[in-house]
Amino acid sequence: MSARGVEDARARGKTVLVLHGPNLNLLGRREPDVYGPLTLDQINERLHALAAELGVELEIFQSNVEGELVDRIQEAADVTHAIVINPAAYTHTSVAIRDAIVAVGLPVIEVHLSNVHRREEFRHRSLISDVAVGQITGFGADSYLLGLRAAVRVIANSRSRSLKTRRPLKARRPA
Ligand code: CA2
Repeated sequence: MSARGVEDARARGKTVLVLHGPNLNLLGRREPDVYGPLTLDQINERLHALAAELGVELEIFQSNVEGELVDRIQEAADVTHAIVINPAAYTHTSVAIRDAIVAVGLPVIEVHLSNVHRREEFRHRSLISDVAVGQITGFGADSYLLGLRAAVRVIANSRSRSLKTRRPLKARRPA
């Protein structure tokens, strides 16, 4: 196993939640030149295949309703280790989704199919990116797969709760 594989193995069995925002249920049926040819189901299949390869549990949820996305983020607090989210249009408008992300304190990876920075000015501003670990934008469906890999890396590199609550090394050394 590669060094990276060994590192990622620390995330095995952990859970990642993927959230898709409004209108992404239309993928593959409209605007394929902007958002690519794959349907949401096809993207989800690819995500499940990668999650199995990386050994993480995956939950996926799509909604056109802002409050439902907020509910799902809140519900993730104690059962999920990281969130990959394409907030779609809510990226540019939703204080509610931003506040929910801050409230649960989970690591969040923001993803976009299109490169939002090459599009209209109003898409350049994200209310999510400064409360996310990072943003992946412009790689089509691969943005989600890269986002899942990033989430696994973040989980693998985060110190577990039990480690966090241990006394500092210095205090445990004999006098
Ligand atoms: O590029 C992305 O992933 C976006 O998050 C997609 C959002 C857009 O508002 C963001 O600025 C960038 C739009 C999602 C709409 O999805 C559609 C899919 C097929 C047909 C029409 C819309």
